[in-house]
Amino acid sequence: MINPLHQFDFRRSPTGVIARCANRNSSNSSRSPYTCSSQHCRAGFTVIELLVVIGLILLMISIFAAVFGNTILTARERATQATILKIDGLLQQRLESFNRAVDKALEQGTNNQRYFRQVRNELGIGSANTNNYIPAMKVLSRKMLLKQTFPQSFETTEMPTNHPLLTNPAYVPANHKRETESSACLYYALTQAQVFGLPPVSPDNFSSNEVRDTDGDGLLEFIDAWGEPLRFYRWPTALVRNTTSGTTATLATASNSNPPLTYPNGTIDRQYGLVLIPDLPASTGTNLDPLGVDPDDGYGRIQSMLLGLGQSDAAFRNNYHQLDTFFTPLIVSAGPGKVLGLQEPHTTTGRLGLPASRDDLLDDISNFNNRR
Ligand SMILES: [Ca+2]
Ligand SMILES: [Ca+2]
Repeated sequence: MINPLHQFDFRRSPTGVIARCANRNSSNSSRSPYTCSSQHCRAGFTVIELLVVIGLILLMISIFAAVFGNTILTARERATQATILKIDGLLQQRLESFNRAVDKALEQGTNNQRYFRQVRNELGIGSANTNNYIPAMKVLSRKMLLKQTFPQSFETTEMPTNHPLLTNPAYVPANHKRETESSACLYYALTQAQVFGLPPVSPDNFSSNEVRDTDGDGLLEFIDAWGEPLRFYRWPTALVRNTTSGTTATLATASNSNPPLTYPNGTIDRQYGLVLIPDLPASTGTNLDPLGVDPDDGYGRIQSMLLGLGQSDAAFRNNYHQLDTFFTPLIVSAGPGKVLGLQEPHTTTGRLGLPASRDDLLDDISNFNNRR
């Protein structure tokens, strides 16, 4: 006879697990009071209960993983922003020093002829008479000096083969990866070069999380919090004038009576530039878009000079950038996705900041879009 009181006998084991026994037999009295015969007991939970519990655990794990993952991402983004802003601050100091010194030198005319000769050589107009274009030659001299002070790649149009970076005994060209070039150049310009009287900053200003030799070529470069080299674009004009590759442009003809209002290298397009530079000058709705003005050359003097000399703008684009186009120096991290979305600074057209993929561009961190 089964004792009805034993039909459902709930007991709690020392571990807290409830054992639910049915038809508990008195002959099992020698067993532990907390164990049941498999014949008669169904220990623990039903399958459905277990699935529910497992589901809840998985849900909690996924929630914690998402929260924790976002925390790491935000910390890395913040660290990258801090590094870029620090570099940008030092760069701006040097640009101000550069501008003061170059203004003075060009005003006094001390080195004008030497500068002019170099500029003429770069443009392939070495023997041309440029006396009628002194303002344009001064603008070009400024660009040439800026390029020499802040190169962005190891290309021969950017730096001479006897540049201290390239002749550094520690440099191992066989290990060199080109995506590190602009960052290595910027690190050199800030920490090892004098900029028109402004001394270099101490490398101690940067931690091992901000500076590394990622390609093992013996040259240090600035890195982001994902360990990827930052990129530096001195004149990212193709970022805003990107409807052509920058290689098929032709100058406005001499018969064009209003060349500053033409865009010989393609139309202005803000969609990519605004991702990296949210404060791009807005269109005024007039004929002349502010992005169609070179900050160094508000009057379009270079184009006028090239027209006057019957010169193509090809050499200008090869050595400098797109004619009559807004630019501002850009420091970029490829972001969490580690894909830049811009052509590299060392490529012929990419040094102008030509967009490659808007999707890859969206998570990039720049010296402008991290001020939100
Ligand atoms: Ca390196
Ligand atoms: Ca990216």
